[in-house]
Amino acid sequence: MSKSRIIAGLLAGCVAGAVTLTGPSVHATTSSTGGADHTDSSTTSMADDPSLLHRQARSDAELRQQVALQLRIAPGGVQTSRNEISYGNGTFVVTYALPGQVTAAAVADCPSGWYCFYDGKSFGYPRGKLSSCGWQDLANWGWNDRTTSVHNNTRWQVAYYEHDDLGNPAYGHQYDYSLWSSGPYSTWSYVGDRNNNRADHTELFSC
Ligand SMILES: [Ca+2]
Repeated sequence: MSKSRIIAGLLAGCVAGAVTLTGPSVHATTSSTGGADHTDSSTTSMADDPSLLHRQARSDAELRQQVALQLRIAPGGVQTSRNEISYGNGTFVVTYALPGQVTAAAVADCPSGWYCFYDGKSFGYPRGKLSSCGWQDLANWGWNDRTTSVHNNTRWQVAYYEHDDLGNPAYGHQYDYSLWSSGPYSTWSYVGDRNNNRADHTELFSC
C-alpha cells in the first residue's frame, strides 16, 4: 500500500468520523436477536448464537457461554478471570461485561499505554485491547468487524484498516485500506456509520 493512499484514507476516515459521531445506532438494533427469553444454561443453542458475543450477559451462565463462544471463534486464549480472556501472554485481552453490571455510558476506560476497541457504542463492552507496536490482525482474536467505539490511551497514532483482497486471498493485504485513525489519548464514542463494525486490522505507529 502506498503512503499517499494511507494518508488519503486517514483523512477520509477523520472527516467521516467527525460528521457521524451523533449518527443512529446500528449495533443496538442487531445485538439482541435471538436468545432473549432463553436463560436455561443447559441448552447449547445459546452458545451457538453469535449475538451473544455482542451484548452484556444476563446471568453467570450466559457469561460462561460468552467466554466459551469467544474461545470457540478464536482458540488459543486463556481465561484469566470470570469475564476476561487473554491471548498471546496478554498481547490481546478481551473483557466481557459482568452480568448485572450497570454500564455507564460514555466512559472510556482503556488502561494507560493501551488502545481499546469496543463492540458497543459509547464504549460498551465487550472490549478488546492491544498495546503492541505495529500492525495487527484482529481476526486472530475473533475481533474483525466488531469495532464500534474506540479509546486510544497511548501517546501514538492508531490506524484501523478494512481488509480487502478483491475476493482473491492470494492478494493478501495489498488492497487493504484505512478506515480511520485515532490520535493519541483520543476517544470516539462512535466510529461512524461508514466505519462501524468494519475494522479488521490495526496499527500502532511510531512507538
Ligand atoms: Ca471488515
